[in-house]
Amino acid sequence: MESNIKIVVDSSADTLELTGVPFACASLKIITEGKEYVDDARLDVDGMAQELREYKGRSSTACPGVGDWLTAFGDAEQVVCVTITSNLSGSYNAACIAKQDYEEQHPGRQVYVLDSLSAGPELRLILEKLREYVQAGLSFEEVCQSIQAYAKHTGLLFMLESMKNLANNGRVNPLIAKAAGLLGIRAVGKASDVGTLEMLEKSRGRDRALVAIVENMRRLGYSGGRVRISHCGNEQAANMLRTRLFAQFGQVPVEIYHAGGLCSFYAEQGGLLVGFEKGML
Ligand code: X90
Repeated sequence: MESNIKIVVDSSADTLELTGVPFACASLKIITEGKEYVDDARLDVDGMAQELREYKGRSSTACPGVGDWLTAFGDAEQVVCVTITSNLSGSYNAACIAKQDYEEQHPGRQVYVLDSLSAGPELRLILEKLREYVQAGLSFEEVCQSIQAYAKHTGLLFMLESMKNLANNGRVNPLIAKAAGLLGIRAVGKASDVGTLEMLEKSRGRDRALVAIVENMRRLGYSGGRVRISHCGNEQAANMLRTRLFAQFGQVPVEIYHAGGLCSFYAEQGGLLVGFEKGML
């Protein structure tokens, strides 16, 4: 039976399509003084990164507005919507207002909005699990409850070579960001329990940073579940991380892909984002 439940997400999830279920993605935007990049399937992410490296002016981002979320909901009877952390973006807020409007305009329809408290590949894990629940035929209430519980068993770690865009846009303390600007230093951190950036280490060199990521995954409760790695022009580091994971945990399920526009803007050239499952599942 075709499900009535639609899965909707913002483009911070680096996931422009999700096959097998009704799905839509609401785009964030990357904005410079002369140009606006819409983070959708038409965006040339590498081209944007190149232009931004040459660009010296101010740049910022914008989350989907209420209208964008309403468009993404479409005419679905039931919607489960996942957003980037509400502590760094207005996306969750806009989605909550859209939910109210939608349910008022269409009595009987239901929207559930989940604040991922994260970004990038942790959202990918949540989306894939949502698809499993929907395809298994769970009711709307069951899907909402189950995904809330699942999201407590996912985590996000990152390795960043630069935190300039995060600092310039007030998403991280400039003093903390400074370390990652230094030659050879990689900032390793995690999405905190309240959905902010939390620094764990300043590693000298890529290899030490990768060791730190694997150690911290284990410390946080990773024991062989699914891993999703998105990278910003750094497939080599992503592959090396996978090799280290295989060496320590066996042939665990790892998928590697290029980050979309929003995550590429903030994680910057060389950045890696690692979503993983942790604890009892
Ligand atoms: O509303 C907007 O304009 C979007 C703002 C997004 C700000 C942060 C994006 C972070 C992307 C960087 C490293 C991982 C951070 C995890 C934090 C919970 C990725």
